[in-house]
Amino acid sequence: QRLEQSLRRALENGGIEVHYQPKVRLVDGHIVGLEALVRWTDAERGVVPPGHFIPLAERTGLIVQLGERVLETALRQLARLHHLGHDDLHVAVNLAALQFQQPNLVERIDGLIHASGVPAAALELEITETTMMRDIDHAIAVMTRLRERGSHVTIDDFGTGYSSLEYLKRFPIDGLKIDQSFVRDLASDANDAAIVSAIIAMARTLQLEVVAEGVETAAQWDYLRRHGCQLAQGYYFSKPLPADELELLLQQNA
Ligand code: G
Ligand code: G
Ligand code: MN
Ligand code: NA
Repeated sequence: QRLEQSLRRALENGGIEVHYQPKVRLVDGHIVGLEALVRWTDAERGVVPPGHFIPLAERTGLIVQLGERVLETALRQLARLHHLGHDDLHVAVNLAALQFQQPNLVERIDGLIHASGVPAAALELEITETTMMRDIDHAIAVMTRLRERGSHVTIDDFGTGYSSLEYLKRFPIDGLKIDQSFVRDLASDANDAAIVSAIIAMARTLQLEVVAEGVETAAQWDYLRRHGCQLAQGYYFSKPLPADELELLLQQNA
């Protein structure tokens, strides 16, 4: 209804932006990548939280158009960052279930990569376990094609969906992101600490890259580093930033 109309309008007339959260190497604090996160500021409502409009976009199918906008914007802004000399940087974009079901998804991504001029290897796609499990054979086929082009595929929110070790082995993935719900109480909850260190150990055995999400404290950072986690995202290092603020941070980080 109303919110849907406003979102449609924003997609046509502006108000949709992309922010970027650094993905950081735990050993030395070097920024290796970014996660693209969509932001919407409506003329009347002000900032609408993604938790409100992403589910709406998924229900109404607008997520396909929105997701494509995010991909296009993220690749274009990454091209600029590469041009400024940050040429090792990659960008990760979230793929919603409905996007994943588009029969021409891979071709559309090819087109956007080509238009942006960045190499396919600089793009990473984040997919949740729930999305992958909807149609396992289709998921494996799409992920395989994305990886053939050199793009990386990672499991997002790992641990919150249906994840058997069997599937971890079968899915053609490059890495996984430990869901922030496990990271939050790392320092105070022995069970969460054990789960996180087990996920890290398992991922390393399978030669998958591990990212811890939602890292907010030095204690979490230290625990993760000591247990062999390679990468982290979270407010402790940086919140998601608009492109211009990110550029400044990258200059300082170089
Ligand atoms: O920043 P955060 O509040 O940014 O995002 C809230 C939720 O919205 C997260 O689950 C995140 O994965 C999701 N989200 C943010 N940006 C996108 C996007 O571009 N596409 C999809 N499918 N989900 C997104
Ligand atoms: O679901 P997904 O993992 O794609 O989205 C990441 C979400 O986590 C976004 O909403 C982002 O803004 C949020 N986020 C990033 N870092 C932190 C953090 O350190 N703490 C919390 N609480 N949320 C975070
Ligand atoms: Mn994500
Ligand atoms: Na996540």
